[in-house]
Order: sequence, then structure tokens, then C-alpha cells
Amino acid sequence: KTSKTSSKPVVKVEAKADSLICDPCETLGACFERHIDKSLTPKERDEQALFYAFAMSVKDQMLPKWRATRQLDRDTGNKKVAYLSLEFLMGRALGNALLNLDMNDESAQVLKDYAVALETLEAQEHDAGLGNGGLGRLAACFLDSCASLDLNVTGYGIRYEYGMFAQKLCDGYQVERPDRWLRDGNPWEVRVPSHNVTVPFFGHTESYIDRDGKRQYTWVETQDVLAVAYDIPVPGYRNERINTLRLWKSEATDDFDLEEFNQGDYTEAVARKNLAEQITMVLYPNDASENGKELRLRQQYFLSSASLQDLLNTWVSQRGPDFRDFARQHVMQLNDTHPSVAIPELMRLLMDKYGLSWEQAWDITSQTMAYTNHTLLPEALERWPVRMFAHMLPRLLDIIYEINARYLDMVAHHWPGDGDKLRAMSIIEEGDEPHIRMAYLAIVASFSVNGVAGLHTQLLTSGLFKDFYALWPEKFNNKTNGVTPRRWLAQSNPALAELLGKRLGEGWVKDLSRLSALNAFTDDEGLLKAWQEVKHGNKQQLAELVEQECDVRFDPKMMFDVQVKRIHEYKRQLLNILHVIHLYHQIQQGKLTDITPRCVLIGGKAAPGYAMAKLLIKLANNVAHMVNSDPLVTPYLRFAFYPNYNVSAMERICPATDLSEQISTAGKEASGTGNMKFMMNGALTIGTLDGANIEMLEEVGEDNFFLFGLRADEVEALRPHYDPLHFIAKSQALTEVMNLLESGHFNLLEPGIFDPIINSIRCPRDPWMTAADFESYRLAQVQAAKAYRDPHHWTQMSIRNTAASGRFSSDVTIGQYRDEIWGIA
Ligand code: T68
Repeated sequence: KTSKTSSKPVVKVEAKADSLICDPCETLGACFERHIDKSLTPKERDEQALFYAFAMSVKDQMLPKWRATRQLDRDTGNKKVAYLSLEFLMGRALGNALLNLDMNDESAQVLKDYAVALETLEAQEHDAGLGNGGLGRLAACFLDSCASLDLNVTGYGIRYEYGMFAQKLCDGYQVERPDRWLRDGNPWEVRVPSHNVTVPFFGHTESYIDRDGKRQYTWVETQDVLAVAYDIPVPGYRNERINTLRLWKSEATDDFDLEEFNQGDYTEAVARKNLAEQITMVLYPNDASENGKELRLRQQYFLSSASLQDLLNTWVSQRGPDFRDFARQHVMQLNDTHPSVAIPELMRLLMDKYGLSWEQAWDITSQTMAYTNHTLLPEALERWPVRMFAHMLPRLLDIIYEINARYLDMVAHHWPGDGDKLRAMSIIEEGDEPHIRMAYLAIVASFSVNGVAGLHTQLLTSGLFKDFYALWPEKFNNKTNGVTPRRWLAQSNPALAELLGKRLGEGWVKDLSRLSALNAFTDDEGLLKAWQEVKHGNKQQLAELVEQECDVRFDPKMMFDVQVKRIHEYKRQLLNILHVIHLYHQIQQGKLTDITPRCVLIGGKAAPGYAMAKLLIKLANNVAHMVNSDPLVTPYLRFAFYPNYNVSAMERICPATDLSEQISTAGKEASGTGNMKFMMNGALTIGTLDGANIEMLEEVGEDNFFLFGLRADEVEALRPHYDPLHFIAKSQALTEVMNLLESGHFNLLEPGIFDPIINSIRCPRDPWMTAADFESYRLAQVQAAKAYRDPHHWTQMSIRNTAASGRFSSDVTIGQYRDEIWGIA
């Protein structure tokens, strides 16, 4: 195609989309002007429209590099990684793109002519909330690091029409509202119909004898769904690479409609079309329990099949149907078991579509699949009813049975005569309703199995997956999580980034270990003062936001004590709320000696079906109401629940936090990643020995961390004879808090509503052992409060935290995936 507006050479990209036809020499300004002039009357130029045009222009600037990256990867023929994930919690893209492409100054210049600030446009962008929490955000950080480390890695996910629900508060209760994030269009995506594939469902398996006398299988009378690729560019930090996040949308195939249409059944055909389109309609909002819904399995298979077909199509188009080199050239990293049906699906495609033998297909599958586990909670381990598989994915069930039979032979060989072992380790869990254990399937078929923090991996190999570790110790490895310093420091905390730049140069953005040089300056009064000013400015900004969102005044002179993450009992927001009640009570009693004025912020979403988590939100709001409406209390304590916590909110919250709450029951939080964001931004942590807290403590030292609570082994040792009443009786503070709660002080008009919470604390089977850790938590809080009263020392500790956070860059983590799992250059 030729350009009408320019005689300069034009870049031609295979995909069809008007914005793809762009002149590589066109500047951002010219491009923006074109997008505005071409499409908008002056009246139509509102902020949303300007954002859209500007984002399109930035994308246009990426197209030549994006194309060159694809070309390069094709030409060099290096090994490639597919990161398969049901969730990519990307947040906003504009600020990140401008930072990575080094286009901030140019952007400000261009926008000057339009009398609009860059921040105004950035605020127009909808968060891409295609994930629940840590697991989805990790995938997003990993994409940034892969591109920045110049690695050939493609993210494969689902283009949900509705992302994570928006959280509203109604009388202190969570109310869920739909998140139609695509309503105003998505300027970053490019629909790429040339990569369409069809995904089969239902039907049944048939077998036949082929010409060579071998038994072959086919999956027939399937109902096929079209998978349409939408590509999103993932720019590396100031390098030439633009990687791809490919998100699949489900649509009805034409044949599908036609068949029924021909039978004259128009309405049935339309109804079926809806069924196909439902698959990618909505993200499941559960972050820590398996879901069991048939539609969820359909999503998982849809993603897995579409992505694998895409990889195989590309391979065959370049190399022909010769798969001998395939395993040397590919890795599929499974983000938890959610995409683990990719295992039988790859077997199926290689055998049924390309005619490979079982052994050939198994060699390829078991040499390319790698599995990351993100949880130790038994209720989160995915199990699918065999019945559901038999109905929806019959051919895959055959394959899973065959994998299991061959694998159990091996188990029997390793533990001769041990029937219990066979039952315990089988991929199929027997019972009235037999289930497929997806984690076991993933371990059996993968060459690598990793946990996400040292303790987590240790607990996997000594507990949940002990037998598998005995069988295949070489498969297991740890990859401690990390977060990208681009979004979580350079972009979200520009004031601190500038200060770091002045002191250390710019190299830290690519090599976060350079932050350790800060340790040489902890006695430099100039730095300390500047550090305090940065934090104060960030706190002022957050205070404005909190006032706007929560109608609570935060005072930047007070300590900002923050816990933001999904609401779950194991994360123990309850412990935090109990401590707020304790402070409230102390202040009301006039016991002010240990009190440091503080503003406590809690934020996070509860899974819509998780009643206890929703009740915790209500409790937080009711306590906040009592705290904030008592003028005797507010000089010392303020408390707010932040509604609709998401990626963009965290970008404002973490730069302004003094004290970061990481207080899960030890042994329950696989890693945590919010903990790392706070640390990078100079917050001190109050935390248990859980997940990556342990490694953070190792890096920063006990003097710069408020440690409390039982260790994971102590929790398990206590469990059989846990007696919460004993811990309540022993702690005067907890006794008083329980009395206040039980008196109905926080729910005068709603008697009894918090009984489930009160009972859970008093219950000897309380899995989270809130009462056991309360006193130790309270004492650590006293230490933190005391430390905060010495600003000089606090600031030194804050600097040491940032200085020690280099190890938690996702660049480090991805470097380890690259070298130790993926084996790519
Ligand atoms: C989190 N898991 C871990 N699960 O809880 C956290 N979605 O410790 C860890 O740091 C993080 O993963 C990254 O490794 C999740 O976020 C989910 O969101 C989830 C679970 C089930 C289904 C869907």
C-alpha cells in the first residue's frame, strides 16, 4: 500500500488496520496531528478523544520497531518462550510506553500546542484489569522485563470484555460493578485475523486403523469456536525490542452458523453464536480458590489450544511438518495450572493433526512444558471433574488417562507394592466424583517446576509435592518473584527517581543492584533531607487522593501505615483492624505514651462469593467511621478503606507509604510482590516470616524491618492444640479489643453482624491463628511507632530499604528464568 500523504518509504505490515500504515519518519507530533485532523471535529476533541489519538500516535511510533523485532526473531531462529497465563494485569500502558521509549520530553512538547497536560491524558486511560492480583501482575512485570532484557518471549492470554470488577462501597459493604474497559476502544491493540484458529469443543472420539496398520484417533462432531488474535505491543526499556502480548477473543465461526442456518434454525444459530462469544466475556474474580465452573474450563482450553495452534502453525509455515527440532526451539511457561490443559492439547495436536507417535509427542511435550506454582492453599489447587472433561474435551481425557497409566507404571516401579502411594500420586483422584488433579498433571509433564519464593519452594518440596520431589528432584527449582523497577519506581515515583538519578546516575533503572550504592550516603544530611522531602510530597498527593476517594483527611505529618492487596483471611487484614481498634481504645483512655500519630489505609477487593472477606471490608469501614468521627482520636489516628484498589491506585499509594503491612500467617503467602514495591519506594515493612518477606529481611537486615509472629513450622506445630482463648486472656490489649468488638460498639444499629468474625478469632480451628500473633504484632507496632518518632533514623532505615531492594527487580527473576529454565540467549 502506498501512503497518500507522503512520498517517503512506507512500512508495510501484514496485519490489516488503518493505523498500521504509517510512515517511519513521521514524528510523534505529526502523527498526533494526523490522528486528530483525520478523525475529530474541534467539538469532538474532549480529553478521552485526545488520549485515544495520542495513544494511537505512540503506538504508530512503535510499529516499525515492532515489525523489526518480529522479523529479527524469525531470521535468527532463536529459541522462543510462550508465557501462557489466564491473567495479565497490565494497568495503564501510556506512561509505561513513554518511559520505555524515552518519549516523555517529546510528548510534553507536542501536547503544549494542544494546551493539555500529559497527566490529564494519562488519567483518561482505563486500567487493563485482566487479572485478580499478584499472579496477573507478575505476568505483566515479567513481560516488561523480558522485553527489557531483549528476550524473545510472547505473552498469550485472553482478551476479556469485562476485566476485574469495579468495587463500590455501599453503606460500608462491597458492591461489584462491571468493568467494561473496552467501551471506549483500546488504542493499543491490533486485531490480527491472519492468526485466526478454531478451537474444538464437545463431540466424541473415534478411532480407525491407518494405512500402516496403526490405530489413530480423531475427535469428531465438535462444536468449533473461532479464536481471534489481538496483539498489544510490549516495549523494552530503551532498547530496540517490542515484544507481543497476544490476547484471544472468542467468536462464532461462520460454518457453525451456516450449518444451522441451512436447517432454517435461525434463532438457534444466533443463540449458539452467543455461546461462543461468552467464552472470553468475563474474568473470574476468584484469587485464591478454585472455581469449578464449566465456563472457566472452557476459557482455559480456549487459551491453551489457540496459543499452541498458533505456535505450531508458525513452526510449520517456516520449517514444514518436521518437529525434530521443535523442543530445542520452544518453551511454554505455564502460569499456575490454569493453562495446564495445554499439556494434553499439545499431545493431541502433534499426534492427531501431525501424525507423530505417542513417544515422539511425549518427548516434545515433556521437554517444552514448564510449570510455576503460586499457592500452597489446598482450596486453590485446581481439580476438574472427569465427567466435565468427558463431555467437553473427550479426546483430551483419553490422553490424560494414557499419560497417567504410563506415569503410574513408573511410580509402581519406584515404590513396589505400595497401593496407597499410587492412589495418592495418581493424576486421577478417585471417589464418587473422580477428579483430574491439574497440578499433578503439570508436574508429571513438565521439565521444570518452580515455586515463587525460597520458603514457598521449600514447603512445596517438603509438603504438597513431596512424593514428586522424591521421584524427580531435578525438576524442582525456586524463582523468587520480582517487580519491574520501570513502573514501580521510575514511573510511579518520579520525585524519588530524579533524586536517585542525581546521586547514582540513570543506570539503576536497568540494573537495580546499583541502588546498594545508597548505603554509602546514609549519613549524608543533604540526602536525608531530600529523601524526606520526596516522601512528604508523595504523601501530600496521596492525602488528596484519599480525601477524594474516601472522604477522610490524611495528614502528611502523620505516619502512613498501609495494607493494600486482595482481601483474604490468610492475609490477615483482620489483625490490622484489631490493632486499629486497640489504638483507638488506647487513645480514648488517654494512654498516649506509645502513640505516634498515624493514618491507616486498607484497600483491596474481596471475591464476590467470599462472605468472610466481604464482612472484613464492612468491619474496616465501620471501625473507620468510629475512628474518624471522634475528635479526641483523630489527632492521633485516622483510618480509611480505599475503594476499588487497582494497579493505578498502587502507583499513587506505594510512593507515599511509610509502613508496609505484610502480615500473613506464616506459610500461607507464596511470595507477595506488593511487599517488594513498597520496599523499593522506601517503606519499612512490618511483617511475618512468610513468602518473600524472608528474603527481604535477609537483604535489609533485622534492624531495618519490624518482624513479628510465629514461623511457618511453629504455626504447624501449634495447630493441633491451638487455644485462642489462652492468647486472648494473656493479652490485656486483645482482651480489651475483643470486649469492644463484642459490645457491639462498631455496629450499634446492626447487632450481631460481626459475630462470624468474632467467632473465627475465638475458634480453636482458626486456620489463620489471628489471636496467636496479636501480641507480637502489637509489640512490633510499638517499635515501629517509636522508630518513626526519630525522623533521622527512620529516614536512614528507609534509604537502606530502597538500597536493599535490587534483588527484587523482575529483571533479576527473569534473568534466572532465562538461564535456569528457558535456556535462551
Ligand atoms: C499470588 N497468587 C500469590 N493467585 O498469592 C502471591 N487467580 O503470594 C504471589 O506473590 C503471586 O501469586 C505471584 O506469584 C495469586 O495472585 C491468583 O490471583 C489466582 C488464583 C486462582 C485463580 C486465579
